[in-house]
Amino acid sequence: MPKILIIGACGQIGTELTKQLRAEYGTDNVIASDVRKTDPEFVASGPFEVVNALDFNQIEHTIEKYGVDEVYLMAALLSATAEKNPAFAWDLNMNSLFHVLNLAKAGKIKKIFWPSSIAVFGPTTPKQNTPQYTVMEPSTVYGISKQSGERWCEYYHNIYGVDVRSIRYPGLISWSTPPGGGTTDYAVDIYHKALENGEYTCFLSEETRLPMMYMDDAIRATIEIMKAPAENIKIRSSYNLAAMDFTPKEITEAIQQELPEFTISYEPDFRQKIADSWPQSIDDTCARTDWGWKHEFDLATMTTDMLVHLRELKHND
Ligand code: AKB
Repeated sequence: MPKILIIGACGQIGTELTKQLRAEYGTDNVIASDVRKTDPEFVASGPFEVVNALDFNQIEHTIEKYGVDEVYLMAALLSATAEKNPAFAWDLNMNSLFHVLNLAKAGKIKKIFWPSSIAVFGPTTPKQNTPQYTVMEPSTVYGISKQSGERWCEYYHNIYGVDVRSIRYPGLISWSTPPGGGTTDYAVDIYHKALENGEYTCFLSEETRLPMMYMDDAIRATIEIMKAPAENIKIRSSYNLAAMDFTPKEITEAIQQELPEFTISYEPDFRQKIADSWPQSIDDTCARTDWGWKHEFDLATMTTDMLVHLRELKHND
């Protein structure tokens, strides 16, 4: 059984990843960590350490304390937040990665998961069925940091033999954890507002198509790529990964199947420009071929599942 450390465990992906890894590997084998103890219930649910992803010594100390084999580095500033604080975004997104890569290079950990994003692509990238290998000129600080990170992951693998694995996540949608400052966050908020108010004002325009994925699929992909035999992981920068793509108008229509009175209005803000620079759909053939990736949820099945869980949550409040 590997000992696992999750850095940034209190975020949107980290919370659900921690739960699933603990279900598969046992609570005591999965150490959650974050820069602060935000949710007392989560902190009490298993081993937890306060770790600042920018503090090499703190990461090293935690790895030695628990005899950690694998690190999932989930701490990052996402696209919208990063645009408001570019210097800190660059610092956090790059230096946390260097810390973990250098610990693996020194032989202190065996395997790393590091998330990349569709934000590595930019306005000059082909927008439909964006290939694994194509023009990449990201125009956001988040995208620039993720593209640079991908290059470093591949470099550390090729030069130092570091076993680092990565996925380019699309927008992620989850009922149980709030999103963390991204451009795709509207696709989570819309479900909450549909149930609470019956109306939603969207910060992207109605025809803005973006690649998206339900959190259940994203967590499964993350664990599957980490479990795959090393020789199957042929791409050591990051894999394209896809499940669905839709516009605000289409997600509204899916919600209206269950809540016919639901209405949407549009007030695009600075995030529109970010969304316009990203792909509309992704070709993830390499992930499907190399390590058997297969998505389960589409817009209709995700919408049904989201509304069932959110209704339950509201009922229990
Ligand atoms: C964001 O919107 O910044 C993220 C992402 C696509 O990486 N959800």
